Amino acid sequence: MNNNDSSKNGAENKKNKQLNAFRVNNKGKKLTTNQGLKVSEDEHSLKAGVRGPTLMEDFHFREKMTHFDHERIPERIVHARGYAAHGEFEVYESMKEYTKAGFLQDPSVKTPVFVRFSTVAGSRGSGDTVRDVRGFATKFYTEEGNYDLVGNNIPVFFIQDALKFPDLVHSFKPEQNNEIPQASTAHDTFWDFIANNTESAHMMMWAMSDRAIPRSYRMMEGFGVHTFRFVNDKGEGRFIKFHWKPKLGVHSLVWDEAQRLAGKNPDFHRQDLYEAIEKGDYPEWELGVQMIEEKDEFNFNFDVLDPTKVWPEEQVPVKIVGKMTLNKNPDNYFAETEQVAFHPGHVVPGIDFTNDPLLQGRLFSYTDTQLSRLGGPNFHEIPINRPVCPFHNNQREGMHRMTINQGPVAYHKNSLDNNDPSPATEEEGGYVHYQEKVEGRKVRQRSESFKDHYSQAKLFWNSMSDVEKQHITKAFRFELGKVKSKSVKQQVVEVISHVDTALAEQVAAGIGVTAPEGIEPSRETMSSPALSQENTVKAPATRKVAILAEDGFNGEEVSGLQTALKNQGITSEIISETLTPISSREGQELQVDQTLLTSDSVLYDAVYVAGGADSVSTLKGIKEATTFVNEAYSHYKAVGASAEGTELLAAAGVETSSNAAGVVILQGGNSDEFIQAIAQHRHWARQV
Ligand code: HDE
Repeated sequence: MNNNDSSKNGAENKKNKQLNAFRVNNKGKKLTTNQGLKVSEDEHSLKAGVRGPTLMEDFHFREKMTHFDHERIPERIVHARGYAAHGEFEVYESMKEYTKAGFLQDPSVKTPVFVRFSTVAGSRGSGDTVRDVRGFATKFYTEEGNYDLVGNNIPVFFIQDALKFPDLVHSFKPEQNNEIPQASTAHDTFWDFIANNTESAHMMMWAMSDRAIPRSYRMMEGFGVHTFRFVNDKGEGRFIKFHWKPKLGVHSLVWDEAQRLAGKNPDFHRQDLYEAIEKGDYPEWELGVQMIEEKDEFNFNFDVLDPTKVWPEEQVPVKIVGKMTLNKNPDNYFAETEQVAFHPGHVVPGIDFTNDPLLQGRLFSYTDTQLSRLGGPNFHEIPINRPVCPFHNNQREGMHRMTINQGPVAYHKNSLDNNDPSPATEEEGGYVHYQEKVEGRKVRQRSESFKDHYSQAKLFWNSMSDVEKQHITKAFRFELGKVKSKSVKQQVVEVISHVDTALAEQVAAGIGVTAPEGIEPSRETMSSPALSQENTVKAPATRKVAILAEDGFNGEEVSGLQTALKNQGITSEIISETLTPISSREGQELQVDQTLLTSDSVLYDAVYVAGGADSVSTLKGIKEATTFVNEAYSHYKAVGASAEGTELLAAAGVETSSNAAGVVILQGGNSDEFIQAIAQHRHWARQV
């Protein structure tokens, strides 16, 4: 199904209907200028004679070129590279007891959403699979106005106070003297920041973990990070944290694969999302909330206002409250994905802020940044940013104003217009800020309760499986191995020593500095199993399998496998040396999807070597085929083959004994075990 046909998916959705008014289709239309004048010629500028100079009078040339000259806008200062999709959200049961937010009351209501995923550090043209935090920003187009949940795929942040954000960002962006490196934290200034701002210790552990190299946007969790507040219709408030839980589970790439992908397909994540939606494999997330009663604010060993802390799910359970489905790709990247403007301050009645000092600063930054990025104060009028409910106020004029406000009155209070538009009472839906009592002296200080930088870094470490711990250790060795300053490396190892001595020793050994002695690591012994990806959902749906085959392949076996995979929602592609259709040994032709030149094992979740003696022997003679299988194996992916295909596996250095993890030799065409192996995602028991 092509979901870009707006008459199909989401046609009933109010946002989609609103956008219809702005969608343009050129089919069967004549070429015109922006003034609507039909153009008779679009190849040659107007000249004085065929070899003469171009004339100033050529309004068509001037208009076309001027528009082109101004096609770019500044990219986002952070989260520049992103990709988005439309969808809808539904609540499972009324949340009335906790919040009066309209979109969280009625399970029969579907609220339109637009979600943008992003990397943080890289510029707009950088690779998708770099080691980085991923943005996960959701705009809910509710009947009470737009609500933006502007989160990340990691539940904590580097810093505790917004004043430090420009410093943090300057440290991880390319270094200012030479603009190197692009989209990477593996350089001196970032690690210098980490070493000298130890509140980052917890986030540092997450950033070095597999969470920072997701397999797909569809397989990431999302987190609101800050503590927000739910307020119900009785005016009662509760502290809350938001979670998005992907139905497909949380899965990651391996580091070597992530790096190769950055070259083989820098668009890997956006293409994955786009194709899944085009195919009808709509990604889904469940919305969860953790809630802490106000009376319990001080009953935890972390401060609920500290954005460098999680609320362990085992301590504060996540209540699953609804589901989001992404079911439509944007029609136009620039108009929608690039121009969408999120802001954590876009709230609806029933959702309020807390005094988290990071959140408080964000409430300023997001509107401010759109002024230069989107060129003025009217960016709310851009179609993707418009609420689906009416909006009226006395704000006027400014760059690119589209609304035509009628009448002479543009002020409050007035008598000439009957005092319209007039403020709404709380009962009429007017937003009333939660009446939190605040008092204090004006100080530039951090609360004592924010000063424990290491306990939760240790909690995270304690929660990791052995394999995840190895990955973190290697990630530190990689990142710090790229740092030139020995002093910075040494300082970072000291920070790590405050988390875990053994980790610090292993990192130190890998980067040529001495493991510090006498630093006492955090004594935290708690772990949170929910933080380990080992405990995630493991299912085969939407995985991608490469089937290597050449002339003479076993046709019956391949078509049987293709059907079995399809029945499990797995996509398979036939890969061969050329795009010329291949013939099975039974004499039937099969279309080839990719060649061994255009594809690569890193683009797939698993590989299968088709049977058929001629096919296997041809593949054995092609270097790219053995490399393909070898890489899939060394990236711990499921590897399958027919009995004949095992010859290629052996040539590729794959262990084929019956107990080799995730290596499946299909017996009698039964693919169940292979599908199980694909569902496992990775086979860490393999020694490579
Ligand atoms: Fe952002 N952030 N941020 N951020 N952020 C932006 O807004 C900022 C923070 C997040 O897809 C900018 O429109 C400050 C935390 C996402 O369009 C900017 C601070 C979290 C996106 C900005 C933070 C986020 C942004 C850049 C510290 C997770 C992309 C362009 C006080 C909860 C949204 C823009 C999209 C984007 C400022 C910290 C998430 C400059 C000052 C914590 C997902 O306004």
